[in-house]
Amino acid sequence: MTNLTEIVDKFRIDGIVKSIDPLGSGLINDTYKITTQSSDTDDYVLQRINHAIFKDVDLLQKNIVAITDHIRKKLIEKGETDIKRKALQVIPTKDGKLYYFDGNNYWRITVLIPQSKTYETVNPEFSYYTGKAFGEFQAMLVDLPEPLGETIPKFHNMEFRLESFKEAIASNKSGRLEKVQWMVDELLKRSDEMCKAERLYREGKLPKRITHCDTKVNNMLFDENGKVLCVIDLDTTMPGFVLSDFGDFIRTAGNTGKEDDKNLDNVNLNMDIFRSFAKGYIESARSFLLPIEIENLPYGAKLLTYMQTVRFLTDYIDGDCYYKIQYPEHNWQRSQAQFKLLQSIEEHEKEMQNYIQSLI
Ligand code: GN1
Ligand code: MG
Repeated sequence: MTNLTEIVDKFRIDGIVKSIDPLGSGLINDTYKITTQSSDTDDYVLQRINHAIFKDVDLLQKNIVAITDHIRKKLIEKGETDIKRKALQVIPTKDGKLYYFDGNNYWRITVLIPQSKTYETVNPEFSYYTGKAFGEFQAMLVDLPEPLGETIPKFHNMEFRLESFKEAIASNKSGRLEKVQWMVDELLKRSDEMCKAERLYREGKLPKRITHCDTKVNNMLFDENGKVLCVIDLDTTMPGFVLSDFGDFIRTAGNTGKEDDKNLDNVNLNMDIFRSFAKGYIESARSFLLPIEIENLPYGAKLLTYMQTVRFLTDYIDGDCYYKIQYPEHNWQRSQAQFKLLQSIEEHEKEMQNYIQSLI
């Protein structure tokens, strides 16, 4: 068992540690809340970085500092006063490094944003604010001076995800293929359509910008009034398509059920969430978005839901090597719930497109 207190002691934190408890529901890293004894000192977030997935921890941490420093600078220029709750702050180790390696695991600490909340679902009003916040997040990063490296190469590249999917199918490590063949067929049938973004990029029509690439609703911190304070989980913030960020929010917040819902009848696209998020996002991102990016926002919702289905199913066929699971069939349950959402999104595609048209 790792002694977490010893790990925390390597970092330059203020105050005396009172407790260290598990925090959040991320599927990749392990996260803990560090509570300090006095209310005058900050509390902190400790994470064990999943090094099997984030292979270049140096790059990862440098990216995060570049992003958060830039955002902080932008907020100060705008006259923002609540900087502490709006920009993440990385705490270095006592020897000035951005993470600590204990010989086995990589650890990092950030300041816990005070009086903030995360949600697994939001109402349309919160969704509108979130849309606005995401447009602002992307807008602030438009002029990031140094280029960001890819912390996971080809992370949201659908062509690459399909290659991995096909490799998993070919080797069928878990012997589960037969059972899931019907879904494999359904997904492969859509593969050409789902690689459109990569094609548009190669043709020079769709740009890459700095995007978050994990805009799950639970990666946002809200204040008491439902306004987004800050976007967290910056591990995958890197060059990508804006429709990724738009799509991943709709995939999570726009689902009437859960990402891994056991009752597929619960899972459908919530058009109220779609509309309010789209309205907020377009209001704040309009100044820099190209028409082709705006037009493809509904496609983004479909693409990200498809990509997630492919990723969960790949992991299931591979024998659960990537995502944390709570029970043996978890990745299959996730695949089914995401596929159901994909079908619902497909049914609403025209309606989504009409709404986007009405906004521009
Ligand atoms: C992972 O770490 P977390 O739970 O925020 C994953 C995302 C997936 C998501 C599915 C690095 O995000 O890409 O969309 O699970 N992150 C990584 O819930 O693979
Ligand atoms: Mg997360």
